[in-house]
Amino acid sequence: MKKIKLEKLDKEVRKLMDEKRYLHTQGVRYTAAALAMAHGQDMEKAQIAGLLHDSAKQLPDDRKLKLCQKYGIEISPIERKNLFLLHAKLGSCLAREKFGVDDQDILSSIRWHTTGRPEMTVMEQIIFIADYIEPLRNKSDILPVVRRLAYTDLDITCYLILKNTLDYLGDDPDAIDPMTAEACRFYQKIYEKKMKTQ
Ligand code: DGI
Ligand code: FE
Ligand code: FE
Repeated sequence: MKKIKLEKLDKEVRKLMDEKRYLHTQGVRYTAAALAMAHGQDMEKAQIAGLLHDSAKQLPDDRKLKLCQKYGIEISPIERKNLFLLHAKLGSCLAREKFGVDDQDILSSIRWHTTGRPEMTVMEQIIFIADYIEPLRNKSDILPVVRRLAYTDLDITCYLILKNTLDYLGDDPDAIDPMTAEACRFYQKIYEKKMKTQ
């Protein structure tokens, strides 16, 4: 992979977002690095993914749609109704096209950071979780539990986050991306297996 300088990337990413989103991005960068330390992953990759995960979040909707066309990204019916969901796919494209990232695990960690998916890689789980637990997050009542658990069990942490997200979204069929629901079912099975053997 081409050498990417973290501080240069940090400066460039900052230009794509407002102060609040940038502070969240910093939180994800360093939380992902800490989780990488705990789980034997590459800290540099975790920081690159953390820095870039929301790089497309604040593009105006018309830019999002144009970029989807440019990169041949398909838009599902749920994404059409919830355009913000596209920032994960688009962020991964920007990482590749604009920032020269060619590491598949970094790209897919950005791609799946919003919905998760079944069978996430360790790095995908780290970015998915770091996004939820970084220090500036304060809107979920499971934060104290998942902030501790993230350092010992990624699968159960993913399950609790997915379950909480689905509960929060309610049962509006127009709101739930099938991938979030699939991911939750997948990690629920792992959770139940682990509970039985404990
Ligand atoms: O971009 P961030 O705000 O840092 O975080 P994110 O990319 O995880 O997006 C956050 C929102 O995504 C959060 O409010 C939960 C929501 N989300 C996750 N899965 C789904 C979803 N929203 C919808 N509508 N449908 C989903 O399946
Ligand atoms: Fe995001
Ligand atoms: Fe985020």
